[in-house]
Amino acid sequence: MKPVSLIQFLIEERRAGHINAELSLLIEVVARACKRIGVATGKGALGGVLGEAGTGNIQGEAQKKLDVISNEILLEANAWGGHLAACASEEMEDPQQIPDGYPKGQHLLLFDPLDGSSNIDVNISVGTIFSVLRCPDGVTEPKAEHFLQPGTTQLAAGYVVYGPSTVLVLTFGHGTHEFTLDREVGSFILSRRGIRIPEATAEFAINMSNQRHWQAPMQRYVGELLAGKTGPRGRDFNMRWVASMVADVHRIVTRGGVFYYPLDAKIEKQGGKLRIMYEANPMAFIVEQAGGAATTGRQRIMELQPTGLHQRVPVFLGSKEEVELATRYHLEADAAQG
Ligand code: AFP
Repeated sequence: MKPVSLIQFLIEERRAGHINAELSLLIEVVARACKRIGVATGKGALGGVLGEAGTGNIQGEAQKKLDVISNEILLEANAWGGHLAACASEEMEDPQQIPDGYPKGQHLLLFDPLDGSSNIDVNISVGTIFSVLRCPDGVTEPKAEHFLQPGTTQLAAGYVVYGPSTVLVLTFGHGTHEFTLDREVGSFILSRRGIRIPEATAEFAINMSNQRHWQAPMQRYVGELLAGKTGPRGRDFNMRWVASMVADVHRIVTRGGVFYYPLDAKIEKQGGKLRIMYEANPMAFIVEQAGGAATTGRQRIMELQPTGLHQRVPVFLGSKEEVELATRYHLEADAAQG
């Protein structure tokens, strides 16, 4: 089979009427920026890019040098591309306007420039997550409120994992597809078209150290997974937790599984750990387009009306059967409490 490059695939999607020329070029710009981020992360200690930047972000987190570098690479690449009205990032409190003198486009781009950055210094896979929305008509200086659109309005979503290989996973709402970077040629090549996540799984991912803080339905659900053959599920389950959402989700997109970051007593006030606009929504779109499911434990993530650029939500995603069961346990408990 002749290899299909990302550029060829984007042309096919345009011919199929799934995307327009501007969105296609925007994805090319984001993919090229991610190749540069991949080079920077790959340098590790030799590139002087490990460790703290000495600055903090809007989330109150200490920024890693590579958080700042990745953010700048994406901002710079998208400033002159001409496909954006504005962009927003995990690392910036407010949206970034396109500098005057540069052409503006019809799209809004949101990104987590380097997800899992607490894993960088220990050489574990990290990634970039992005989501594309349409800029509301007539808006020339988009503000945060113009980004607050439900996940169902996403035009595109994707992530890049910087691991043993560099892999881009992408959806435009017509299936989920994977591209692997051919480092010799420098091009992303289609490696899996129309990915399907198995509906059933025996593999779950959750930070078990938070167990005592979980709500009762989550205690019940995970308790049954751990009881395995000896419990009501009648079969054993295995656990994985990379603490880089992009790596945990890529494992699920590759071989199935389920990922949970539920609400717990420690994070109740902030509404969750993961951010809806540039983590939960893009991952939900990718997983749903691959036949999986994505909820907050109570409702479909992509139907949520976002209330803030850095809003946090509980995340249940992956193989349908498990996400639906965990969600049913929460809804039943809520109904029992009346
Ligand atoms: P960082 O980007 O600060 O490393 O956070 C990673 C993350 O947002 C997500 O990628 C992980 O799934 C989750 O946090 C890990 O959370 P724990 O630190 O509680 O394991």
